[in-house]
Amino acid sequence: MRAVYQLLAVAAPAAALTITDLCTTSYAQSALPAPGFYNGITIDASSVVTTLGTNYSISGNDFFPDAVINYCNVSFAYTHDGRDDTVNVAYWVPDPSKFSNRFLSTGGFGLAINSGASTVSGGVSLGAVSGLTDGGFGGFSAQDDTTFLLANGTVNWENAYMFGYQGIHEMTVLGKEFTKNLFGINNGTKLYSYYHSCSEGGREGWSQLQRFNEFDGASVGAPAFRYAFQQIQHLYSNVVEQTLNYYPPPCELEAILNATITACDPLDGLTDGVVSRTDLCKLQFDIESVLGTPYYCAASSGGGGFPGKAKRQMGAGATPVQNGTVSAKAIEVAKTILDGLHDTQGRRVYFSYQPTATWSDAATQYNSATGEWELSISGLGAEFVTRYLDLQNVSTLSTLDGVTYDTMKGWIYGLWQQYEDSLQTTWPDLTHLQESGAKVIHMHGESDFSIPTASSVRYWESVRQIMFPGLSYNESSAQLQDFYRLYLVPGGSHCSPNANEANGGWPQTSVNQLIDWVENGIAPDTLNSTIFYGPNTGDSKPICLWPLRPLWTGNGTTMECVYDQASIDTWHYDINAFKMPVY
Ligand SMILES: *[C@@H]1O[C@H](CO)[C@@H](O)[C@H](O)[C@H]1NC(C)=O
Ligand SMILES: *[C@@H]1O[C@H](CO)[C@@H](O)[C@H](O)[C@H]1NC(C)=O
Ligand SMILES: *[C@@H]1O[C@H](CO)[C@@H](O)[C@H](O)[C@H]1NC(C)=O
Ligand SMILES: *[C@@H]1O[C@H](CO)[C@@H](O)[C@H](O)[C@H]1NC(C)=O
Ligand SMILES: *[C@@H]1O[C@H](CO)[C@@H](O)[C@H](O)[C@H]1NC(C)=O
Ligand SMILES: *[C@@H]1O[C@H](CO)[C@@H](O)[C@H](O)[C@H]1NC(C)=O
Ligand SMILES: *[C@@H]1O[C@H](CO)[C@@H](O)[C@H](O)[C@H]1NC(C)=O
Ligand SMILES: *[C@@H]1O[C@H](CO)[C@@H](O)[C@H](O)[C@H]1NC(C)=O
Ligand SMILES: *[C@@H]1O[C@H](CO)[C@@H](O)[C@H](O)[C@H]1NC(C)=O
Ligand SMILES: *[C@@H]1O[C@H](CO)[C@@H](O)[C@H](O)[C@H]1NC(C)=O
Ligand SMILES: [Ca+2]
Repeated sequence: MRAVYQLLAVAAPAAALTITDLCTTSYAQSALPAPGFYNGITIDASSVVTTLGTNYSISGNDFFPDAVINYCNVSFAYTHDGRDDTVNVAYWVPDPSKFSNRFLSTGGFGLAINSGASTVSGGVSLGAVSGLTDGGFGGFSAQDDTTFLLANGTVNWENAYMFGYQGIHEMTVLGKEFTKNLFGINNGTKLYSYYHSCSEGGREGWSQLQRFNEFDGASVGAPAFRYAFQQIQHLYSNVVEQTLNYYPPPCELEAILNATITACDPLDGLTDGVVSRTDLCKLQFDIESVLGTPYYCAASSGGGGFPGKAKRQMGAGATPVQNGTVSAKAIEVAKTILDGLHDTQGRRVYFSYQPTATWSDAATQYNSATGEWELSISGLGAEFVTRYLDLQNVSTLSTLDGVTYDTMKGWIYGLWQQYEDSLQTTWPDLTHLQESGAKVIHMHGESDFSIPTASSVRYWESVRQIMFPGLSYNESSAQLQDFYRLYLVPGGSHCSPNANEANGGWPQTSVNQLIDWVENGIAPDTLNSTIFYGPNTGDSKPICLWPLRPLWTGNGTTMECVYDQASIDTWHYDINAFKMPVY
């Protein structure tokens, strides 16, 4: 410790420290957490690499407004004593003149534990030293699954533990200390510490919030938590298709999607192309009404693209002209998917996406030899069966032969038990957060096609019930909102704005509002959002605080956030297929 502070004592008086001064190996080495700072971790000082980045442009980022930044990427490696492993961390450091006494921790998506430059750059634009980790998986671009097994049948539990929660935790604790040393922040100055990420990164955020007190605030989007349920439900649409023996052409599902959006758009009081109330859509719209609607999609040479963002219905590979009318079979498939997974005794196992989500998991593939549309197994779900449950070094299921709804229930139960303490991430008691004064902004697109929006509502509701059992709904909601606020984003897709509902906004400044809440005490009664598509691009729109719901009155002139019990009730499900509580 002393050596570090002596070095800084020399550096500190140079008030006009530039990023070029800072971005040297020796300067970065002088600021490393001292030996023994983190019990059980040894940093390899010789591994420090500094890279200066100038005029890096943040543009079109869903979570950070456009900006141009300079940064220094400082990376280093450490080992866990006695394990002989290597974990790499990297911190993007802002220009000292832009540093605002902030640290931002970040996570990944899919099976990644980091998001490359996309989130740390945003943190730098807000004056935060911003960290990411490789979790010890063998490099920043290595995903969790590459090292999840040591061999067939043997879980690499260090990997499960690092991916589950420990990797981000270590990166955060080391990064805060590194930041303090780097900028000579002593006891008197508060270093504000934050977290931001979405999807798997949202789960990683909750993995921290449920266990530790390292953040003053966190902005988490669409968390992939309730892990066993979340991953297996990706296979549900496929099992529905197989069970009902109907593989809808993508265009037919797109026609159902289009009709749903058209029918449900006005229910919120404003016909603007956005279904702001998917709950009213569930209550008032019956997919049966789409029966017989003609559909047509031109032939395509393939390409596909990220579903929900550019195209309405994923289609990889070449596809023929699709011309027909929406069939009763397609409607049965669509309704069964939206109804969510039930076991063969009719008990609820899980729930599904909201109507208006693209039917991404249900995408079929065209067999040009037979001229038929056939099953395309969701790779997202399948790997959790082969690798994470069956412990075989295989990334996907080759078939769903023999797989029933009960099989899926068994898979969920197996994964749940196996990873309850590492990946499940639904611990509902946040008393330590409440007591620490930390703030959480949690957001989820209402048209998310990858993580059911109701999953976030269920967790918020679990926390409310566990933490405030004696209070009324309104009273407990208010107490929870003092530190944990949930926002459902009208029209929002999976961690992104949604071209299908162009006028819907996306909360691009959630971290700004989090900072305002933490540092200035300005609690976000509504979350701001920015329109990314269509003629109103750039405009902003407020998003209601759960459990209030948006409703336009005055012929679409005024948006109110209203309390609507019947709508709230549609978001809650009785998962009665298990005897254990499902938080
Ligand atoms: C960065 O942009 C500024 C302003 O446009 C310019 O003056 C400067 O030369 C650029 N720096 C580099 C390294 O490109
Ligand atoms: C940071 O630097 C390290 C070391 O050069 C590099 O491996 C890593 O990709 C960089 N990360 C980012 C996000 O720039
Ligand atoms: C898993 O399979 C991949 C690809 O065949 C191989 O590179 C890797 O070494 C295997 N891992 C284990 C633990 O067997
Ligand atoms: C904080 O200040 C106290 C009193 O000066 C000192 O003993 C302590 O070491 C300081 N802690 C750090 C982390 O600098
Ligand atoms: C669905 O609506 C979109 C946007 O208006 C349109 O481009 C697409 O062709 C429609 N698809 C079908 C199957 O009607
Ligand atoms: C679709 O098929 C119907 C019935 O065969 C035909 O009348 C119609 O012209 C076709 N539409 C297009 C755009 O090809
Ligand atoms: C691991 O299991 C898979 C699936 O059973 C098999 O294909 C693969 O060959 C096995 N690998 C080894 C190293 O035994
Ligand atoms: C709860 O609060 C809402 C306003 O947010 C109000 O409309 C509702 O009547 C309240 N419910 C009870 C039981 O007080
Ligand atoms: C949110 O929107 C309000 C109203 O437009 C505005 O005053 C405020 O500055 C915005 N906050 C952020 C963090 O962008
Ligand atoms: C409601 O707004 C629409 C579109 O702006 C307009 O055409 C219509 O006349 C308005 N109706 C009333 C009753 O004001
Ligand atoms: Ca609308």
